[in-house]
Amino acid sequence: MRRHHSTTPRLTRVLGSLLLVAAAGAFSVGAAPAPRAAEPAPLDRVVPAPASVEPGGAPYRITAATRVRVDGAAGFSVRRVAAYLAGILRPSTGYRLPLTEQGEGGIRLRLAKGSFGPEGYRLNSAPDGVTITASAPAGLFHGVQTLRQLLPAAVERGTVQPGPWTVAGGTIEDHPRYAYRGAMLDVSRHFFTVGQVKRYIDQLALYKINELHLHLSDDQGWRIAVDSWPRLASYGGSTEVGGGAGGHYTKADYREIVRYAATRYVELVPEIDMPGHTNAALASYARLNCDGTAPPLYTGTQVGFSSLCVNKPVTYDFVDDVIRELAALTPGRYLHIGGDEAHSTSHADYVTFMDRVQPLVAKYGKTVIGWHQLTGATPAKGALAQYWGLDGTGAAEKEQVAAAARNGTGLVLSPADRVYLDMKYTKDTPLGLSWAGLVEVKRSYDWDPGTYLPGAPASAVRGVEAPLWSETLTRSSDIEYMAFPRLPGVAELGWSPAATHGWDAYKVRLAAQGPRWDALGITYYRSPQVPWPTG
Ligand code: TNX
Repeated sequence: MRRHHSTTPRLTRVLGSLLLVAAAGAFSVGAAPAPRAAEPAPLDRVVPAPASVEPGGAPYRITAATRVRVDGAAGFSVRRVAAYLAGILRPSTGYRLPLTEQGEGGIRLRLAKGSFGPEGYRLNSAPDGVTITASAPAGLFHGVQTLRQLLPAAVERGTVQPGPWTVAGGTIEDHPRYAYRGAMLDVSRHFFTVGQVKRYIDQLALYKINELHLHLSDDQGWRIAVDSWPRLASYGGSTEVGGGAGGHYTKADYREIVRYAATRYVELVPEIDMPGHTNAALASYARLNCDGTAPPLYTGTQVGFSSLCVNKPVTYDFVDDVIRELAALTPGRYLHIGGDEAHSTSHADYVTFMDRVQPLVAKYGKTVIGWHQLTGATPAKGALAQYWGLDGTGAAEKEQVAAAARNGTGLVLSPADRVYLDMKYTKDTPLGLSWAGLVEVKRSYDWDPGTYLPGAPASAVRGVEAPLWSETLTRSSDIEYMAFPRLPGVAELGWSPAATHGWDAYKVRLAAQGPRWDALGITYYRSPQVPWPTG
């Protein structure tokens, strides 16, 4: 029945594109012919760029008869990825796309031993079928993201579209350059609901980002329920920048975010920022303050004015309780303890504090991540430092981080004048900040994580992360406008081999994402640096 619905629009569309081709021929003699709608996207038009692409052979076409196949022995996770793929394809194609263990051809997802690594995959496309092979479900999931991009952008729409649904022939072999490909969302300066976080997770998954760092506490709001210190959330979470109502995640909310992220192969990295950026906690409990007096809640955007009381024993009871409860909510490996901009903590106190707090993270079975100021103390064994300096950061500060890296501290790179998604694109960008500079799309893409920090061994670099601070952001469309189109570039820096890197080819692949974002309802900045398709 649904097939009938699509018949009329398809005819109209074919006629329409014939007319367009005729018109293009008439008006642009000598120019390359516009690609016909029926022509599949080239196999390499994918962001992030796959490690290797071998185009060849005739395309595959999804039809009303197509099935999504898994092996009889497939476990729950493989079936879940297959169901996720079918869930994307059904609304726009209008086809049934049943999941099956029978027959041949169709779209096949299979696990096999091979040198794919934990997240890699192979995608083969030929007239008799598309097969995605991986050694783990995460690899199948990433392969599904690639398959989406090889189909027309209209596949992302929620209503039946005309097609045809062809995938270019050939083979992609793909795996990530770095294990850590992150995004951070600041839910403290403005609170974002579980639904808004899920929406962002879906957008991260499109580009194979696998870590979501949630900045759960700051001066303006404490966003996670802690049973042993209930006023943190109930009072400390009751406002936000500008004085709005704020909010917090209950433990059930947070578990739901973790669960949803896992279905997108995204690991949650929760951050409690300490010892600075703690006004919301200090306002909630007078006894956490050195003078025993709680400050008022804060709704401005200054930084560096608050500090936990480093010499009070209760501080460490507090931190132990918070870390214990947060670790219990976290199946992921990491717990981020902040450590940035502790301008109201003396250096000696900062070192004392970090020396006492890092073992608490280990006590509850997690690995420390801290902003790179942590390298001014003694990073715990196995800790990661998140570098957020600029090109122009002083040599001494860079060397402190590089020395820690030579000493075994892993690095996550978030250079603020490259990948801080809250930086304005141009002086006219209506949202965002500009303290690290204006960051257009090319600038955020055009650097190499492997060689970025002088003196840091390439092997210390675990990956990249794009933070999004929310002083000026209140809606999902605000998040999207700042993240798109820069976020896919950061994802490519994290995933793709350095050899694929190049702005001129990238900007063409990036441009092809625009119609996908239109189809998905994702707001984005139409940067003049990107050759967006017209019409
Ligand atoms: C610096 S980056 C901060 C945040 C702000 C951000 C705004 C970092 C570790 N600290 O507190 O929100 O700049 O861009």
